[in-house]
Amino acid sequence: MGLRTIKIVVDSSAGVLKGITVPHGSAPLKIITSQREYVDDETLDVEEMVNDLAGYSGKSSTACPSPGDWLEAFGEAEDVICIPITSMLSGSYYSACIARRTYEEEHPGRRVHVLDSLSTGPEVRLLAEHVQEDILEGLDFDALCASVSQYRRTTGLFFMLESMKNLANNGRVHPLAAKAAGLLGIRVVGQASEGGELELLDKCRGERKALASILEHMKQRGYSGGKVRISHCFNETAALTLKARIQEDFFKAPVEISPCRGLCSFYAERGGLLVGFEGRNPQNLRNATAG
Ligand code: X90
Repeated sequence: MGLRTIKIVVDSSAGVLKGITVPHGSAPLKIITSQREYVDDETLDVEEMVNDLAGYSGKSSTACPSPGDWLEAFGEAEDVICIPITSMLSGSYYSACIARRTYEEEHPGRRVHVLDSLSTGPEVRLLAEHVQEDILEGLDFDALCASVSQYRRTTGLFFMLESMKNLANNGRVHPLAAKAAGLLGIRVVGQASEGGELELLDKCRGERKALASILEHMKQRGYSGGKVRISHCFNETAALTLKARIQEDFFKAPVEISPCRGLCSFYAERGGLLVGFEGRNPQNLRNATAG
């Protein structure tokens, strides 16, 4: 038997998998208003969507990929490592698990590992990059699965939001918590919790303070110059400022910036920032090492 083809598959909440050269795929989520449905694939004009939504006051919601969408993204690969958005906020993980059953039943011998990312966006990209490094080192399927689970314990996701309207309207945060973010000049800083939930940490007056807060939290989690991946929703300035602040403290830290695609743009809203990073400490140790 020759080498098995192995594919890394995420959903569109991860954004674009820049720098992934091994076979990979993405299953689209959807953004839905009473007038239109936006499919979050590479053809989506994100700026047009964000502008449309800004001038739209009706109901809007999102939908995770169907099992069929996942099957399409799996394609013909023999082995698939599939990393959806946290199962605490979306049905994407469950949908991927259904697709996995079908895939393995219809094609005996094929294998799919579905890993709950407990996160989204740039942290999922870090996980995908880690899988790629392991593939290139020749790890077999079981070792790949174990390795990415270990790695996930050391990575984290912080975010900064100007508005949590869409999160609140879709039941992803409590409306009272969302109110603070709506106040003029206030930026909310939060994280993907250990259990994959959205957790609010700080309310900051102004972006500078919010970015400083994110860097401080990263250090508490053992960040010491490892990889950082930033996604922003039309706020490249904040992304560049954070990158510069990180590199002041950690010379030449590998920080990459990219725009949010549709799903994260919908929820993070204009001005929002998501930061995936390599820490050192698993999150459950962060208090033990903080002071
Ligand atoms: O299934 C669906 O319809 C998708 C629902 C996704 C809901 C939340 C997406 C959040 C994206 C906002 C800040 C990051 C929060 C991360 C917490 C784990 C971006």
